[in-house]
Amino acid sequence: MQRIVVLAGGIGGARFLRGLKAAAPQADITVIGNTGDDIHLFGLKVCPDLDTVMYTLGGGINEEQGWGRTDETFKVKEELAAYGVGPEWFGLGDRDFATHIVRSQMLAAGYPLSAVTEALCDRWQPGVRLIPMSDDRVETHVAVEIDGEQKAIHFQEYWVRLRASVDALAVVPVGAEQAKPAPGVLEAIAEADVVLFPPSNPVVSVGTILAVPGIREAIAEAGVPVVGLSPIVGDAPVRGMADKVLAAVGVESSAAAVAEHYGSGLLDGWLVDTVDKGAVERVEAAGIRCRAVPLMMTDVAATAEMARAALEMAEEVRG
Ligand code: FO1
Repeated sequence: MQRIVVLAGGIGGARFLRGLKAAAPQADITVIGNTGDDIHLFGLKVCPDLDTVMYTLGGGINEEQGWGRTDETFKVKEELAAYGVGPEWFGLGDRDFATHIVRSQMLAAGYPLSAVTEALCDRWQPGVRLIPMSDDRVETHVAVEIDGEQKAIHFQEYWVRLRASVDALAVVPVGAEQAKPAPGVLEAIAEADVVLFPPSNPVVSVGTILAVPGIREAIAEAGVPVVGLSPIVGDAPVRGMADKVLAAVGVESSAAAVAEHYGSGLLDGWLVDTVDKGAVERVEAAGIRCRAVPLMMTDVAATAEMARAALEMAEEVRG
């Protein structure tokens, strides 16, 4: 039984996991989920990246959005707006609200986020073990300058309300330094046969998970192959606005630059899309094995091929 650990963010990570499950149906997959996107709204704790993985693998995701539930209605959202209670820019549906209510009441009863996530996954049966990176509160904030005034805003406000339309001057996972890996995270990494970095946002998703003290070190010291798949294809993010946050950390929006950003101390292998085959030499020069394969997750079969290529590369570099 191959044990695979995947550091996942939201949409890209969740879609990759669907292909990984198809490529390695017998594998024992543990997902370490990003919680830096979490936001507290209307007295509830919303965990977008955990929910996207849970809903996508559990069959409840709104497929074209990649977040939120299918067959959604927005009665509660309308009523909140009628009371003048904001924010209105974050689209929480009625079905989705139930997840946040259950999560919030369990947290209020004293259960840690990891136990809450396990309980929620009991319903959804995602077919992987989903563990938040930490039970401690970490929330990514983005420093921006608006009308000449510098301020830090919540990542969701930057991402959803502003659509990343202004430059991110800095991206700060608030609370990361004090956060501890959630129970099971370090154990899963230590017992893993392979660790995968899916095409999630390298700054606000995988980067945030690596910012929790102990996680980066555990992966680097685990002595098992670590293979990543580039979220940047042809110098642009496949989806989302990763280029905006990459710029904030001084990383150019290219497949090679992201591999160098993770570094050979962490990455053993890196898959780039065929359009970026010219990047292979530069990545290999950085001490990271590199191959160019199709990386567009157009359907589960295509994604399964990517996952297979990543697992094959892991065996090539194992040594
Ligand atoms: N993304 C949007 O672009 N617009 C929204 O209104 C929105 C609402 C939302 C509600 C719940 C949830 O779990 C995710 C939601 N997202 C929305 C996506 C979210 O901003 C991203 O999935 C992650 O934070 C980035 O990976």
